Order: sequence, then C-alpha cells, then structure tokens
Amino acid sequence: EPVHDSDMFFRLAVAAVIWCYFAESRKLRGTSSSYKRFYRERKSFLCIDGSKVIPFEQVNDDYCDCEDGSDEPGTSACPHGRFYCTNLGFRPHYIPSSRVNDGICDCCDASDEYSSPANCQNTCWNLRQRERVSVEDQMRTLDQGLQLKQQLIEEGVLLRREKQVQLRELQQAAEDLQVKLEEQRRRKHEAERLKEHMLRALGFLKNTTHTAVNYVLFVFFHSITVDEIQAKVALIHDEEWVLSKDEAVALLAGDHQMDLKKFHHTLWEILSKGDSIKVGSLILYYHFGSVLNANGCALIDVFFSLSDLQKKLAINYGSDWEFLFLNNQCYKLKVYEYTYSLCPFNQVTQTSSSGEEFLLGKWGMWTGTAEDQYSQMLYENGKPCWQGGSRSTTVTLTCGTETALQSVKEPSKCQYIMNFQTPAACQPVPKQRGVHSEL
Ligand SMILES: [Ca+2]
Ligand SMILES: [Ca+2]
Repeated sequence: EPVHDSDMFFRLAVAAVIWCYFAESRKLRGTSSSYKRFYRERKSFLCIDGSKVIPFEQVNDDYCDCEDGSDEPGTSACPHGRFYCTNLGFRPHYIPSSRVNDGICDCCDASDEYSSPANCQNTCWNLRQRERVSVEDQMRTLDQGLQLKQQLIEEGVLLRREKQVQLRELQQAAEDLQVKLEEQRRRKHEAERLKEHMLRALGFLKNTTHTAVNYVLFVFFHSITVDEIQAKVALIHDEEWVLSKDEAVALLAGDHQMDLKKFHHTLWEILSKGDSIKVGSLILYYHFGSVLNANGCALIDVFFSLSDLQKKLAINYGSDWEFLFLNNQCYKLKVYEYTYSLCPFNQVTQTSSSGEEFLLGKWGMWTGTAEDQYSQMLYENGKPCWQGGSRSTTVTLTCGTETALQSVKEPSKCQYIMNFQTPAACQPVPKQRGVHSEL
C-alpha cells in the first residue's frame, strides 16, 4: 500500500537523521570546539600529527589507530589520548583519556562517564557558584587589605620621620659628648704636659737617661700602640670579645702607633658611620681605661643606639615604607611541639617545648619576583646544619586583612618555608586566574 510505504519511508528517514546525529555526536565526543574541524571529514580521517590516514569509521571506535591518539578523543583506547571536558557553565579542561569511563567523575558535566555505572551529576553550576563566592571573598579581602595598607603607609611616614628625628638627636648628643670628652682630654693633657716638664727637669737633674726619656716621649706625643689597643679595645663579635693583633694594626691604619687624638677620631668615624665592616663586621667597644668617665660611658651608649638606628634605617621597607611597622615586632606560630617566631627584618627562630632555641636565619634580603620584589623574604645564616651549610628561611608574603604568621614547613632539612599574611603585601591589581583557559 502506497500510504504504508510513504509512512515507512518517513520513519526510515527520521531514523537515518537521528542515527546521523548520534553518529556525528559520537565522532565528535571528547573534542574541543577548536579541534572539531579535524573530525568533519566523512570518508577518511588524517591523524592530527599527519602520520596516518584511516577510514572515518575508525574515529572513536574504541581502538587506537593514530600514534598521537587523535582518532580516539572520546574513548580510553589510546594511551596518550586526552579527553575534552566541555563543562558548560564552568571551565573546560582536558583529562587523560584513561579516565574516560573509569568509574570516577572527572568532568563536572559528567561527560567522561557516558557509559559507566558511576552515577555522575553535573556539578558545573555549583562549582561556578562556589568560585564566584570565593572570588568575591578575595576581592573583599583585597579591598579591605588595601585600605589597611594605606593606613600602614601613613603610619610608616610618621614612624620614619620619628626615627629620623631620633637619629639627628643621637648624632647631636654624640657630638656634644665628643666635645666634652675632648675638653676633658685637653685639660688632662695640659696637666700631663706640666707633669712631663717637671719629669724632664727632674730626669735631667737626676741624670736618668733612657726610661725617663721614653716615658716622657710617650706622654708628650700621647700616642697609642698596638698592645695598648689590644688591651683597651674589645670587639663585640658574637661571644668573642677579643681583638687580634691584625685587627689592632688595621685600626692604626696599618701602622704600629698612632697619635691618640687621631686614633679617637678614626674610632669615632668607624662608630658613627656604622662602618663596622672595616674591622670585620664588628661593633667596637672602646675601653677608655682610666680616661673613661661618665661622658665616655654615655658616648658608648649613644654609639650603640646610633649604630642600631642607622642599620635599621638602611633596610628597604617597601616602596612606600609600608613594611616599616613590622620592625621590632615578632609573630609566633605553634606547630606540633615547636614554636616558630618570625621577627621581620631581624631573625627567625624555632623553640622546642623543652625551651631550646634554634636560629633559623637572620634577615637577609627581599627575594620576590621582578614584578613584586616584596612578595618574598630570605633569612639566612642560621644555626649550622650537621651535614654542612646553615639553616635558612624563605618567607612568602600574602595579602590579608590581618598580620600573622600562617604556616611553617621544612620541605628539606634545614630549609624552612613560612607563609606570612599582612595588608602591607596587598597589591592593587589582583592576579586573575585564567577563567577561559582550556587547561
Ligand atoms: Ca580508532
Ligand atoms: Ca572518569
């Protein structure tokens, strides 16, 4: 019957269209939109690496034909193949083709488990929502962090000004004391000269020769020798308070004797400039011996304060001095039986529950990236390690609304990693994650 025939024809045609559609969707399974053009051919398929031509039926037939796995984008047949998760509504990405129909949901759109007992649900929308909330949280933190940073910058300016005033006051105090000491020395010198004249007269009178003349000469020239320096100058260099002969000679500018006034001037220069490198990164403590009095002691105190302040002001506290407030602060974190302490621009220590303290590094330098050098700090030359070298700590700074030590790890022996959060580390341009990346 013609009616029956046409009905049959219509049904066949619909079936053919549906079959073609599924066949095509099967052939395109696991490919990204940019790669779909390789799978349009109806007769044959050229492996994407160009190595082989195969009949088009062999695409996604669950048998690996191409070496690059390009004929099986939607099955797990090829060992090096990759499957494209479209993840509509979230981020598309590739997974190794071995994860196709392996019973574990990998793509948030569940497309990798099209023929498996695993009952995968489409979670792309949830993921997107969760990410949006997280991004909003981050943006809020950044906003607050930047506001706090602005306050820190303003405080930094005041703090810096305060320290500079302090520095000038100390310099003035040192100069005043220096003048007073000079005056005292001058008076003493006068007295000694008188004494010397008398001794000389006495010496000639008594006809005493060598020793008296030498004594007179010493008092007259009022110079200082290597031995005297070793006796009167001590070095505060960790535990050692000893000045070697070489160091004493270095202080006398390579000579074995120096005019006392010139020597005092040299010492003053070294101390006031904080130029302790000259004598091997040491701080000098000058025992003025019998000459030392209240003014001398005060001068030494001023020298110490000056040198300390100058060293602190020489540190790089950020482009807007936003990290200056961290000076003289320490941040602690307890991890198991250890308490870690980060004192920025000073040192990092680890204290065990028994109270034993280890130095994990002294302030070294900023070691951040080229675009943000203030994203990382290095503390080095800590307690020596038994296998050589010394302990060191790398501190990564991240943006946050509070200033706190967040985590401590020891990824390899004697090498510590800390995460430190502070508004001072907030940067106006957030590092956006690649929302549209395909992997
Ligand atoms: Ca195949
Ligand atoms: Ca899977």
